[in-house]
Amino acid sequence: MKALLLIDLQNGFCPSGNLAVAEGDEVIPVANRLMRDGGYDLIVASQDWHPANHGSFASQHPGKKPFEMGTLSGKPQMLWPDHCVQGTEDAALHPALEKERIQFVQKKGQAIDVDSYSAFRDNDREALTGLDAVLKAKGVTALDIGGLATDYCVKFSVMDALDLLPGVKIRFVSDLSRGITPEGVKAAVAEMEAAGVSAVTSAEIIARG
Ligand code: VGL
Ligand code: ZN
Repeated sequence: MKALLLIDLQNGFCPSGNLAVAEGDEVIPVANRLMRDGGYDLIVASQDWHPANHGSFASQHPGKKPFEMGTLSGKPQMLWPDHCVQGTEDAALHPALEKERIQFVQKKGQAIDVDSYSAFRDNDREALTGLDAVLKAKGVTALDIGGLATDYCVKFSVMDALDLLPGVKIRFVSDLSRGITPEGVKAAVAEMEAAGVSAVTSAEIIARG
């Protein structure tokens, strides 16, 4: 049972979005091609879905600017521009994404006092989203993961998948992913590799499975 997990393919992380990732929109046709020709039995996605007063927003921390460090519930927290606010265009999945092929969408980041980069678990590692149970119930044995952004939500999702889905073969789909900073991407790729995750391209998946 082979599954694909698309991370946060939302307007907010594409070039005109509130937390724009350079070339973020270039992964949308890659996602569509993989959904069509990647041979997957199950396709799921995550969606960053914050209340307007989310504690990861710099706007909620007087005197702080986006991309500065702050604290949230006593822990260090990167402060972001307001992004992916529930029900807004910024939070919507990209309009060119073939959403009818996605069987399940896991929303995350709703609790104001904790951020949730991973599609599986809040950053404090206390609350699970429930996506692991969905994948286990379907009998998933292999999971390919990619999307936005490589250095945050993709990496955290990959690392949690290793932890929460023992025995499942996890791969990082490189051309399905873009990151916030080049240094961040380098470090994230190194961390995933060190954890034994192989990187694969969409062309390799389509050619060889
Ligand atoms: C993300 C920062 C804040 C992501 C989400 O999708 O990578 N990054 N919220
Ligand atoms: Zn977010």
